[in-house]
Order: sequence, then structure tokens, then C-alpha cells
Amino acid sequence: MMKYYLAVDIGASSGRHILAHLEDEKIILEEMYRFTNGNVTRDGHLCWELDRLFEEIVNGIAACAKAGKAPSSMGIDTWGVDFVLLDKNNQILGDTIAYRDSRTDDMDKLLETMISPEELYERTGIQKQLYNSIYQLLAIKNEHPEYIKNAEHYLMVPEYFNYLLTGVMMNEYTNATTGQLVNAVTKDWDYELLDRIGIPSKIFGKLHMPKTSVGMLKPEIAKKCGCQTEVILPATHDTGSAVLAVPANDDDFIYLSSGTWSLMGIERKYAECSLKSMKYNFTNEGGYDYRFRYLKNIMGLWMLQNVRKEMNTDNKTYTFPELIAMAKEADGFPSIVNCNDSSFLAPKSMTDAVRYYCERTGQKIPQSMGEVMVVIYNSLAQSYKDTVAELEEMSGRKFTRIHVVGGGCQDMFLNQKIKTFTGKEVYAGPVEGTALGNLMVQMLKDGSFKTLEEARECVASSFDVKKVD
Ligand code: LFR
Repeated sequence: MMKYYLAVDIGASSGRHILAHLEDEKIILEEMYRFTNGNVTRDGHLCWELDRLFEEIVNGIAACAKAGKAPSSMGIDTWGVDFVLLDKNNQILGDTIAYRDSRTDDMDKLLETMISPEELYERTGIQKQLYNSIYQLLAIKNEHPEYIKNAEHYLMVPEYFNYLLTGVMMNEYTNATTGQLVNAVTKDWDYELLDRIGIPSKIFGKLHMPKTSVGMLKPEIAKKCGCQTEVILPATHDTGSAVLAVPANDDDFIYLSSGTWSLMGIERKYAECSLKSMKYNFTNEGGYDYRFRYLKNIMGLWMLQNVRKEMNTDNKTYTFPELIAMAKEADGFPSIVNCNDSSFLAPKSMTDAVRYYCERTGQKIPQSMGEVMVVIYNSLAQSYKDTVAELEEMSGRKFTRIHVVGGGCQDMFLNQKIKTFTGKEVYAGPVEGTALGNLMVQMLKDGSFKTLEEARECVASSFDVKKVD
């Protein structure tokens, strides 16, 4: 009997069920199910539709069973930082507000009255992003103190889905670190920090590592799915999973996990929490086996995805190849924006935000859509170039290669820009980085691979990795 493993990988714009099995020492993947994701507005806030997403998770498992490929194990990964608070009846308190919502504006000023930014970085090693869970908790405390008072459990999004599947509540280390509430040295919740910001520590459970078994599906869920399966913790933070799937075992490379966000960095054994690192806003996210991902968030394909949405009409939807062709025609257009400017986080119109940035910085304003696109391409590539320089400065090393993994690695125009701007060798693939990292942990759990190195070697030999020329 063939053994199947299932990764449920949910990103900001879509979710996918990717099934894997091992054949002739290679990993074979198959996409079984796909659904859309995105924010909806409720009471003026950007929210996630957790109920619908959960239904889709169950539908996707059922699709595997229906195809005669019931998975023996499964794991869920999503974006980081977002969470639910559950009351004593295990019901969600309030809406599940998404991290791009503006409710955390100014929460940094409030947090600074409780702890200095320097001490916060020294303790957690996590980049300052206004959407981090720590700022979201303060926003809830301000707007709905009763939610904090009545909360019994803090579960991050994948943990909440695991709870609905199995009835077991379990916090996971890699995703927890994204929230800026975990101490980079103890690798546990920073209980003193929680005290100082007035969030009750009793809502946070023991942190479990990837590879831990959460439990079996509840009988009523197994019935709906048409199969029984063991739910396992992968690195439930998608970036944690993606970086596991980088097809290399040396350390002469920088990775770029390319999706809605671009996450660019290196792996390190220890967190680097110096003031200089803080100034560059590098983050030290916790990873598999307590490896740290020392990386920078760059606004990423989100900018292109939004421009595309704005161009689409009822009569015409643009494909990415069409947009790339337009960008190529406008190549040479000189303006560059700072991709990490907060005006690009959740603008009403990305196209206008890009034009306005150019105008207010005295640069040529892009008119055609091709010009807008090429400004974004060049600006992303410029951010990658700057980040490479900062990574080399912070680590005191020079790197030869950049490995691009994830959906964005299919964009050869962007890959070429990365090569031109950074002057590094660029390798693209695997496309399914995040799902693969999730699956690798399941395979490590059942002993199909003995070490992460062995698993990475298998990824390198199973998937097409293209050298960009
Ligand atoms: C990527 C990602 C990033 C995180 C951002 C918000 O999907 O997980 O790593 O910074 O989303 O959670």
C-alpha cells in the first residue's frame, strides 16, 4: 500500500492540499484541491473567514479520500502572527482580524510606554512590524478589554484548525516566534514580557516543536472526510516550512522565499539581537530544530498581485505572462520606490500608491501599466540587492548563490532582475517550497528521512531547480 502525506498550505490569497508519496527515493507531489483566500471587511476591519477556510480544509481531505489516496498524516501551515482568543467554552472572542488591518496603528507608541524597542528586540530578536501579535493583543486590550479578561486560550490560525480537526489545543514554536512574544534565548514564551504588557500568561500553552503529533481526526470530522489521518505539527509558519525545502546542504547561499511576501535571509544557529541588527530590522524567526531564520520581510508579489487585481475588469483578466510582457516593454523606466514603505501594506489602490510615492519623491511618475509594473520589479530587485549587502555585513561573509523557492520563483523576469541587481548566481525552485517543507517534516517524523540534510538532498534530486542565466 502506498503511503500518502498531505500538506495543507494556506497563504494570503489561496490554500492548497498537496499530497506526496515517495517513489524510487524521489518525492512525488500532486495538487488535490485548491481554494481562494483573502480578507473580507466586517465592522470596518479586515478579517479572515475561518469557518469557510475550515470547511475547505475538510473538503480537501475528502477529495484525497475520494481519489483513493487517503493520507496517513497531514499538517497545516499558514502565514504567521494572526491568532484567535477562545473563551471558557472554547468559542472565538470577536472577529478574527487580519494582520493588514489598521487597528494596530499607534500601538507601537503604547508598547513603548511598557518596554523600550531596544529591550524588546534584545529579548525576542523579532523585527518591528506593527502587525505582530504583540501589537494586535494591545489593540484588543484597548478596544475590547473584556476579550482579554475572558480569554482562556491563545491559538494561532493553524493551531485553531488543528483544534477543530482533533479537539486538541497545541501551541507550536515556529509560528509563536513570529508574534514577538517568545524569548530568543529561552525559546519559550517571554513570561516577564507578557506580565509587563498586561496579557495573562495562562492563555499560552506549552510550545511544541515541529514533528509533534497533535492527534487523530475527531470521529465526526473523519466521517466527513471519509478517512482517518494523524494530524502532525509541521513548521506551522509557512516561511518556516518554505526554508526547510531549500535544495542545498552547504551554507554558501541566501534564500528568498517568494510569494505574497519576499522573505530573504540565511539560517543561523543563534539569534542575532544586536542594536545594529535591530536598526536594519532583521528578524530571528524560530525554525525546525531551533535553527533561526535571520531574514528580512520585503513587500513581495503582493504589490504585483494588487496591481493585477486593479487592472482586471469584468471583460478582461490579465495573466501574469501578459503583465510581464507589458513590464518588459517599459523596462528602462527609471523610478524606484521603497517597497517596505507602509503605504504599500494595504493601500486602496496599489497603482495609485506607487504613482504617489514617485510623485512625492520627485521621480518620474509611471503612466502606463507596464511602467507601473516595471517600477515594482526594479524596486523589488533593489530591495533584494540592499538586503544581500546588509546580510553580508551582518554575517561578515560573502555568499555565492541565491536560492529562490515558492510560487514567485516561476517569474523568470523577476529572477533575471535578481541576478542583474545582486550579481549573484540565482537558482529557482522548487515551486512548492512551503508545502514541501511541511511534507518533509511529516516524512522525518515517520523515519523516511533520518536527518534534515537527507531530506534536503532528496528535494534537490526530486525537483527541477533552474539556474537563471
Ligand atoms: C508569509 C508570512 C511572513 C510573515 C507574514 C505575516 O506568508 O508568513 O513570513 O511575516 O506572512 O504573517
